[in-house]
Amino acid sequence: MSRVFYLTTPIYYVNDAPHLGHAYTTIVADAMTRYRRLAGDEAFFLTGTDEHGDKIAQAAARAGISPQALADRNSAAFRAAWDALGLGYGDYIRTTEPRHERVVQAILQQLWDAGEIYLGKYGGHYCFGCERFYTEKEIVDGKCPDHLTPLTWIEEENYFFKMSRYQAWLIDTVQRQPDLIRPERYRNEVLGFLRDPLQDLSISRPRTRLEWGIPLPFDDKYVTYVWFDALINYVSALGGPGEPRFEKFWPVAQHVTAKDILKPHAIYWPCMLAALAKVHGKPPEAYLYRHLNVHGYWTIEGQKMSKSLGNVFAAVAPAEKYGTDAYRYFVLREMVFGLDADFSEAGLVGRLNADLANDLGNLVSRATTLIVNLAGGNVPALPAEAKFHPFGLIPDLRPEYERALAEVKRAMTEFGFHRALGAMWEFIGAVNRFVDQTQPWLIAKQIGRRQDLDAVLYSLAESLRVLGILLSPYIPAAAARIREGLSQSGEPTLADAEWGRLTSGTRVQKVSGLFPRVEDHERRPAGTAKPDTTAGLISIDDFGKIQLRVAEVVAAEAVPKSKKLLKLTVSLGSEQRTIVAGIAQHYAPADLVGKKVVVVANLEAAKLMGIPSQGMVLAGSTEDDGALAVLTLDRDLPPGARVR
Ligand code: ME8
Repeated sequence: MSRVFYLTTPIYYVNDAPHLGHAYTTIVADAMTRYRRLAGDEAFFLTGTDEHGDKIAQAAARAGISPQALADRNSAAFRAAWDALGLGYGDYIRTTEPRHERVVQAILQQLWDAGEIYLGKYGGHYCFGCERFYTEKEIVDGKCPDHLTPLTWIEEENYFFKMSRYQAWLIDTVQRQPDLIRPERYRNEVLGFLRDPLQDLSISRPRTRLEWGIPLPFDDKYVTYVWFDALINYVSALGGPGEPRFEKFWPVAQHVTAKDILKPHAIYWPCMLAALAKVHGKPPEAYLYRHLNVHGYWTIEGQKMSKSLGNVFAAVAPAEKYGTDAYRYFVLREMVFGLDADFSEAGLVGRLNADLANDLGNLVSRATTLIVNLAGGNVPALPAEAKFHPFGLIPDLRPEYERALAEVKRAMTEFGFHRALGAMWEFIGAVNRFVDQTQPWLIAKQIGRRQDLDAVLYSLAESLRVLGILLSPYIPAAAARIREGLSQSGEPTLADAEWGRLTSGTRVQKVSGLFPRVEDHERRPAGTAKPDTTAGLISIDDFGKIQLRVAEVVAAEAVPKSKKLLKLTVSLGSEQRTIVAGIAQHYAPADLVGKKVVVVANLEAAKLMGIPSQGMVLAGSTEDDGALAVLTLDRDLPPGARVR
């Protein structure tokens, strides 16, 4: 029985150009939807643009065009970016479309009629960038915590949604449905917000201040406030309550957003949906979405992505340079869903070369070449008496694969893209080791081992076939090339990714250059000369592997029969270690006791003059070691403190 699956991305503001952050969320939605389709679901995702509000009106005024013209142009830019990246949204909603405005107005009218909305007075600190009021608690030094710009005090009559009355219900619901908001850290954050009393939500702006919005159906001197307009896109795209598409897809709705808009999605939206359900005579959870999936933020080379820093990556730029699959793979693999991650070109190229070119690309080229060269390009039959054994000549890849498949399925139910890809790469590693170990080119030369050769080649072909299916949601173009190389036509399905389904006689062609390596010089912007110290440079990540710590010397003694070595006992706070150091010609043991020095704490243990040494003391010296000084601290720090 086919299930249905409906996922939404945020609708992006049209005052900005599509960048890496927007691309990530949309790639996530695309990969998840492709996966669900592979699993047999009727799946689609919705994306679109958020086009009303002060922000857009102000950007249009700056550009000297009408808000609608600005929205048209920039909404098209988002759409073009997703098309260029091959992201297959099933629907694209714009909040200026009549189909959306109609549903927003219908919902507002119903909530007004039911007494869920009232006219009240509101004064507050407003941020034009965020289009929201901030509470005293949220303000940082009188400024917006997000934009760090001064807030404006605004007092006016506005319409309010009685959100406060849903607080107890919401707390109870979030507690009863542990996977409603996930990962867990965001659920906890939401429960934290809900420990303070929930205010009613201002949902309108007077038209005297803001024209660019949807008029309230019961008072056209006001337009809706951005969140009440924006959040409703998720249901207006389905036609709204009562429409067949709504009835079909809304019960399984899932959202994906970054952590920046957790509060509107985890608090305002469930309360709005509860009120709507009530108006329709249903229990408050009747319209609640299934999951809110929240991811972290991308930084660029360790810094916040921002226009003022000039480090904003256009959404499609990495794909233009390195290919869409490499881009997708990098972002899906690199970001632990829920946590922040860092984007760097060096990081992307590193993974492209290591994981895609080396591990996967080489495997595909090696395996297809072997089948072509040793079996004439036909998948041999799996010999009935093929003896697979974990310690035998021909290891059985099936259990390795089944482990990976199970982990992919588990991980994908909770947006664990990094885990799913990690599991697949474990399998790819196992298949590469399988080739090294079995050496089919040698088996082919040995008399009487035809069946062994067939078993090896069948295993390789089958590994590629299942990879061609399983990788398709993440790196669709490469996966399609693998399937083509194995004459697999038609849409891949997860049901087909069962080990052993490959039929003998299937034609195999060589597939090479799946992911060409990117050499260092290709990465540098054109015109920059290669610095001749490149070979000696290490990245900050490499440096991060070295654990330096403050250590206090608690005892020191000469090492018998050695002129150079001293045996030191040092304290790292929580533990003591023995370190043998070559400094005896410069320090008497007694001079060192009580000193705080710096040690490499994660050095492999070594034996010096028979004494195990667990680390290294840092010292500076002249070229000939004629002068030497142990590094000590300029100011006191406790033993164990990190040095970086
Ligand atoms: O908030 N890292 O639109 P928006 C990861 N219109 N993702 C990022 C990111 C980053 N550095 N920067 C942006 C809005 N994003 C509202 C939403 S929904 C009813 C209305 C992504 O254009 C991420 O998905 O500011 C984030 O939630 C979204 O862009 C915000 O997009």
